[in-house]
Amino acid sequence: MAEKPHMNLAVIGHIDHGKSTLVGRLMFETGAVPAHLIEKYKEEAREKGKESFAFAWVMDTLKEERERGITIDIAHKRFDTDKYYFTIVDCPGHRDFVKNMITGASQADAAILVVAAPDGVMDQTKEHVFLSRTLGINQLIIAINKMDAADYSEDRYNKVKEEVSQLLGMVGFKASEIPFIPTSSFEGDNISKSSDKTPWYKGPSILEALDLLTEPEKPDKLPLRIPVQDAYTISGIGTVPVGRVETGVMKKGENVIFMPSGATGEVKSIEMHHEEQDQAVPGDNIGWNVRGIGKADVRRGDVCGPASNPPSVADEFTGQIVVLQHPSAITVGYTPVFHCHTAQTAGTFMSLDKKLDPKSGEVKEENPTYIKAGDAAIITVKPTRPMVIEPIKDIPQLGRFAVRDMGMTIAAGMCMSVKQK
Ligand SMILES: Nc1nc2c(ncn2[C@@H]2O[C@H](COP(=O)(O)OP(=O)(O)OP(=O)(O)O)[C@@H](O)[C@H]2O)c(=O)[nH]1
Ligand SMILES: [Mg+2]
Repeated sequence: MAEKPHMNLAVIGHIDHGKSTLVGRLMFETGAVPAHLIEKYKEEAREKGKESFAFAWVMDTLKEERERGITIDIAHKRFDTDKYYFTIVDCPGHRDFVKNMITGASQADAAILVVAAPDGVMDQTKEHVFLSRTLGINQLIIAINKMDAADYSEDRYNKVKEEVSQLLGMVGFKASEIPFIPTSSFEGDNISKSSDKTPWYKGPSILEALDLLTEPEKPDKLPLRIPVQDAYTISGIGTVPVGRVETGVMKKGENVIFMPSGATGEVKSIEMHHEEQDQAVPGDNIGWNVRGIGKADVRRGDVCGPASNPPSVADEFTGQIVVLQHPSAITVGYTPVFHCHTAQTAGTFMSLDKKLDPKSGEVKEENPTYIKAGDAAIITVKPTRPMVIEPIKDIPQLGRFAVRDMGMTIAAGMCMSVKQK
């Protein structure tokens, strides 16, 4: 039987708005997680005084996550609908873990944005939407969650829908084409089927909306690029890097190279969801083993590509950025962290080349002395250590980045050109 098309789906939104609970509930209602496991979580969670987190525990498996009742690192789970099979990436909402959310969002084709109806748009709702857009996610589903805590009120739903629509419009999403679904992940309303508690709502449930997503185009004609998310040592196999194929195709037996380390070898095995594959295509989340590659040769942020066409390592690159927030002004010498695919590398602003009108892209000033929140600019950056980045026109999937400092997202942007090492 032909495999269903694959999609990576990030679940994003402000802390505590119910992302993990929504994923847990969805998996429970569709049979991906058996009822007895939820019962077991309920019991264990009750003992810890955290009974309401039983569904979240499907995704929150770390001890610290369960004790604190928050998601810390991203978790992946396979999940099937009639049309697709999804890898769901549950992201943390806590502002200290936005860097993990960025890794998750950088792997996604689409996202569910969870907004709690009683709260509406909050800080990380804004930050996650902004980041998702700049990281290339262009399909969204909005869950207006915790409707049970808002009396299933249509007025409240409309109010939050309006607020979220404004936010989406600001970063260039078309709110009119996006489903806004009133949900209670806690009670199970409009998750896998429509709820009689929201008779005023005529749209799809979350499950139905997932099947309405359009299949992402596979950039399989571009050169192979797989950013490494992690590397494991597995007995009997050896070092197994894991990550998502962004572009190109990798076949067993092919010679590949990891950059910036430059380690090369032949692909011995490729595995996805515990099954052996002969090849991997864009969107596949895989683990793979390369002859002669040890744990020291590969780490998070490296990129695997064909030995004949290695990923480009920047000595310097130029980028076009939009500044989201900064307490004062950004000048030459500023050295925040650049998050690009799975890499997180400090980089110095070597020059501010042009200030642009953020709406039209028109040049407003050559070599400005500073830039500040709301400005768009062309800048030249020197990474403090070797880092893979590609011009957006060549490999868009590896050309987007976020700029972070002081626990905040300062800016987001795209790479215009690379001066190779
Ligand atoms: N009343 C109500 N509570 C909910 C709902 N969904 C989630 N909650 C509760 O909200 C709390 C947080 O839920 P989580 O699913 O952990 O929230 P999260 O968005 O994953 O949080 P982080 O991952 O830490 O950002 C838990 O106590 C849930 O039971 C809902 O639909 N209604
Ligand atoms: Mg969570």
